[in-house]
Amino acid sequence: MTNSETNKNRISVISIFPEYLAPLELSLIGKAREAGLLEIVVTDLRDFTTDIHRTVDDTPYGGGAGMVMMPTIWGEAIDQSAANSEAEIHDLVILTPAGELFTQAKAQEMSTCAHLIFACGRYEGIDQRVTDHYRSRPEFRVREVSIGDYVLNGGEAAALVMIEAIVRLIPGVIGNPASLEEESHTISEAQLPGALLEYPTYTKPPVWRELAVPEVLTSGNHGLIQKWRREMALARTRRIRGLTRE
Ligand code: JFE
Repeated sequence: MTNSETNKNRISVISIFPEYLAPLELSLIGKAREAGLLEIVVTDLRDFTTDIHRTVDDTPYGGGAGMVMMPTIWGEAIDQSAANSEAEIHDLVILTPAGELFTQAKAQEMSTCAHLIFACGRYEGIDQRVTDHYRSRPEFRVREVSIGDYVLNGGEAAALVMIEAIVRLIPGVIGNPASLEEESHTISEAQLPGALLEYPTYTKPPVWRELAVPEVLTSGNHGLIQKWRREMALARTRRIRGLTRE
C-alpha cells in the first residue's frame, strides 16, 4: 500500500541552514502544502545541540582536512522527526556526492513514500555511523543519494532539487494533468538505458529575429508532426548523449 492512496505525504528536512529551504514555500510546492496534499517540516539541526556553542561538528578520526558532523546530534534530530510522524516507514535520504544517482525512476518511487526525511549535511559530511545505525532499524529505509557528479558545499540545494522532482509527481499536485500524461511517455523512457530527450518546442511569434518556426508545426498534419518530433528527439539524443538507437 502506498501512502498517496491513504495519508498525506510528509517531507522532513534537517539542516543547519533552515533558511536555505525557504523556496519550499513558493509556487507549486507552496500550493500543494496549502491544499493539504503535502506537509513539509524543516528542522534546525542546532536545536539538538547541548553545548553553549551549539556545536554540530568535530575533527575527523584518522586525520585529514575539514570537519565531520557528529552522529549524536543527527541521531536526536532524526529520532524526533520520526517520532513526530504517524508513518510506519521512514525513508531517510542522506545527501552526499558519494551516493547513488538520483533519477526520474527514483523520484517516481519516492513520490509514494509516507515520510521522507532529508538529512542535509555540511562540511565534509555526516559520520558514517548515522547511515549504518538507521539501516539496522526496521522502521527506516536509508539511501545515500547524489544529484550528480559535481561537489556542492552541502546537501540543501540537492534536497531542493529532489523535492521539486518528487512533489510534482504526487497525485493532485500538478494543476494540469495533461502535462503529466503527455510526459508519461517520457517518464517511462527516462527509466530505460536508451532514454529519449525531448524534441524542440516553439510558440508565437511565427518569425523571431529572422528565425521561422519549422513549417511542419504549422501544417496542421498531426501525423507528420508526430513523426517530425520523434525524429528530432532521436537526432538530439544521438547528438547530446552520443547514443545510437534503432
Ligand atoms: C554534503 C562535501 C567534499 C562533501 C562527503 C555535505 N550531488 C552532490 N554533490 N554534492 C553533494 C551532493 C553534497 C551533499 C551533502 C556535501 C555535498 N558536502 C560537502 C565536500 C566531500 C564531501 O564528501 C557536505
